[in-house]
Amino acid sequence: MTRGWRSPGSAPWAAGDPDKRYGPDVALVIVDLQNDFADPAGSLSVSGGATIVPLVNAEIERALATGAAVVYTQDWHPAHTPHFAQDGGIWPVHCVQETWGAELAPELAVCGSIVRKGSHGEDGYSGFSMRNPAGGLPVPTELDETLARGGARRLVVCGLATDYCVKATALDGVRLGYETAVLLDAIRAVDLEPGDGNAALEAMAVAGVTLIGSRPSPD
Ligand code: VGL
Ligand code: ZN
Repeated sequence: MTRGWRSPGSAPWAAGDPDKRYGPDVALVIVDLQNDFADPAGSLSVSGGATIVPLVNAEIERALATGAAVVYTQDWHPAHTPHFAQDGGIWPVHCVQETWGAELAPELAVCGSIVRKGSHGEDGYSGFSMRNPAGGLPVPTELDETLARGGARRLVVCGLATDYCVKATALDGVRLGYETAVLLDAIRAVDLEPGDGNAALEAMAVAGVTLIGSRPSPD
């Protein structure tokens, strides 16, 4: 175990009673809970992805009850992007704009702003920034501005996938100065290589992300 696991991270307030972790300066950030990742028929289906939806809905209720904002990110790719294997990247075609695969999971309660990423072929995983496909330079999404407008200083992050967009979003959250927690029961990993999900948890913990709850079961 690394030191990170023992450290309380930047968001010790998020541990303990789940009904007490939200308030007006907290935002619940739900990452890419979309059909292509969550549905077993999705093109980049994450094992156990759909099972987190009821847990996420319960968090949404807790958040809204205290005046916390709820914000959703949505992978929103054009039909061709260097992100996809067919165009030189590594991923199967997924979350193409205006298709079923890009829609948020149907059982997910949608009660807040949606921030889309990748709309113009940008690559990248964080809800906060994308990489310009031409120059490779980072381009911010609207997430930071949306959170700031809502008065958030603290983040609770959940969704898909642990080893890509959840990790990148949580790491950027810490980097941008948000006290950031991740809900272990409400995330799942792609695990392209076995162990990727656990490595992502380590990286987040070391960076100061507070990991809350139990580790996801390998289902
Ligand atoms: C994601 C792979 C490709 C994610 C997005 O949401 O974690 N993973 N695009
Ligand atoms: Zn993607």
